[in-house]
Amino acid sequence: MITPSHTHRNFIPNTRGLKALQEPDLQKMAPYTITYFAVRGRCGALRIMLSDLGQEWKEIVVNFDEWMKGDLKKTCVFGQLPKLQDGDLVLFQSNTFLRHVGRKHGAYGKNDTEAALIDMFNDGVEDLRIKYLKMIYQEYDTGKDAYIKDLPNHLSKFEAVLEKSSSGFLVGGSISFADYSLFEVLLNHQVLSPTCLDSFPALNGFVQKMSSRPKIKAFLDSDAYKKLPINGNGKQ
Ligand code: 6SG
Repeated sequence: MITPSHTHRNFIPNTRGLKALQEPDLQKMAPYTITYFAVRGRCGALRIMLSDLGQEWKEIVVNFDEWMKGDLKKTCVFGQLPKLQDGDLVLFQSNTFLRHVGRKHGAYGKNDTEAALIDMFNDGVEDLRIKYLKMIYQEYDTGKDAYIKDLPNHLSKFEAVLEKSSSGFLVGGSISFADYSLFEVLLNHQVLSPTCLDSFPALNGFVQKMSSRPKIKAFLDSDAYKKLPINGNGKQ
């Protein structure tokens, strides 16, 4: 079953009355639709980003049985989820979503130089994310300890970048999609190893600062976020 979708109203109190919840308005208010399994997974950073940017979105939650039937899979460009719809535009690949939303809402730097650096840092986060997912899905029992032991070698690279940043963001003077991606990966790592940022003051400060942005804080405090497991196999 594909469970009925719901819309994140971005926690803005509904002052327009019930009419605002009716379908035609909903369409206007929620141009984005995320289709994915009931996990944070590869949409964690996107959801945090949309929240922070004040964007609303709809979720279509796909369960395993439905996915295994293969009908939806056949329609996915790479045979995988997540999928992001923005009006008529249908996208796959989670980092493409971050770039698309970043481009549309001013979170992709102020010029080509900044955009290139943002791409670079996001690719660096992606490398860490892939290592993390490999450990989670393929070698949690045998590889978790070694992964945690090696983690400072990866975190120190981002620490060095943020240490030098006067804005507190990875690139330039304002937030970009790479910041949301790094932030979300760090949150997941703090669940894996609660002390992993203790020797990284800049990363710790970054996580504090990102967590206390009002719209991010509201989202992280919401059931919509809290009820979803980080990963699809229950490991974290
Ligand atoms: C899995 O790998 O959730 N997509 C995944 N799996 C299903 O048939 N490069 C792209 C991107 O960045 C990677 C996409 C990604 O967007 S994400 C996918 O589509 C397939 O390949 C991680 C995730 N896993 C949970 C999950 C649901 C169904 C299969 C995997 C729940 C867990 C195991 C079974 C049911 Fe499960």
